[in-house]
Amino acid sequence: MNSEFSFKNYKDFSGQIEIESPGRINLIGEHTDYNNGFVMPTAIDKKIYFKLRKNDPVSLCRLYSETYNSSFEFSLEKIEKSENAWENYILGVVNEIQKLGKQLSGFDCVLKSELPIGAGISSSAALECGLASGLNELFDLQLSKIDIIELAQRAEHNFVGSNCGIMDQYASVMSKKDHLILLDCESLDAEYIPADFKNCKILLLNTRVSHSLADSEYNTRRQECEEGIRIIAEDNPQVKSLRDVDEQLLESHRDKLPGKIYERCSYVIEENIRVLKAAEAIKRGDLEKFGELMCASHDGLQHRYEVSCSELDFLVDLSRDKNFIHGARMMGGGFGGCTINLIEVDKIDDFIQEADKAYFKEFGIHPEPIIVEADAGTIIYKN
Ligand code: GAF
Repeated sequence: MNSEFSFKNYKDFSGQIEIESPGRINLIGEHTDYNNGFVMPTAIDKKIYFKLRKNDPVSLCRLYSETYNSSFEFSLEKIEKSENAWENYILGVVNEIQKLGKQLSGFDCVLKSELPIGAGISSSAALECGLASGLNELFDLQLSKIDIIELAQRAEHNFVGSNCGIMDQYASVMSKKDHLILLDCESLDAEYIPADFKNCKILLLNTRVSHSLADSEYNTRRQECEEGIRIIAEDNPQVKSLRDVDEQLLESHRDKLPGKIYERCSYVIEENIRVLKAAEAIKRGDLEKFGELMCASHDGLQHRYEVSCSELDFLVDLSRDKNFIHGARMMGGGFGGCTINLIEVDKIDDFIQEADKAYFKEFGIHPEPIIVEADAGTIIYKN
């Protein structure tokens, strides 16, 4: 670390630009984004905070994360993948900005995070989009919000190795306070729906597990869906994604589709229908129906898409028989992370205690309860 950059403290660093970059939740619509389908995420009031400023060395970039007491520096002339996971998000973003032919020069950046890593609330998208937004302002790169979203997604594909969809980056940048986004991942048309949960709140229970197969299985699911499309498109050349396949068309190809591939495709088609029904339900204030759809989503993810795990299933099962929890399911890519629960406010404390006791008894781990509000996307301050 260059001795001139000795900040070990977020508070004392004075940035020219400050960014608040939120994590996200997803109410319903899981593993549908990379299938050109529908999702219903929103940013949350838990964020990564950045301060950035230009520095003198022309191509030297220096970063420090207060949360992880970790720092690193690199030259803009030599961007290569790192062994260290969080560095790849940074390097990937810088690399994608350079690929667009945009001119950067050296910068210093300090950050701190409220987002637990591996909890499925998109600390990665918050990191990528926050840095991209900060550099956009600092160097006047003239990138639109959609440019930022898409370059952050490419950074994840090319530097981190996860072939993620667009949901997390979109939600982190584009959300509006107290609203859910009904996002069509094909057209990127978004409808903002008031997050009116009446006497309920959103409680996340972090399993605190993140099984190592998460990334490889994620990419495998994506390939399985692509294989389904390839088979269906053989005699239906208009089919480009699962968005173009309805239940009838899928059923007519059942014999040609290997069992697992059929299950994956069928789950995605059903989940898209559920998202649209959920949007109608929340608009008419029908939380019971909304919750039912969340539970059905979990069933599909557990049994047909097979991306859940025993820890997630345990917490969802615990929620299921409670009449004060309207819906519960795993959230995000799966194989760990959080469950999302739509729970009546006055029952939250008791349920957290019950879940803590039961989960600890079963797995020897205390789950982390996180109560979240639907919040705004990226916020930028210029000093
Ligand atoms: C992860 C991915 F990053 C998203 O794009 C999405 O596919 C999600 O898993 C599953 O819905 O968060």
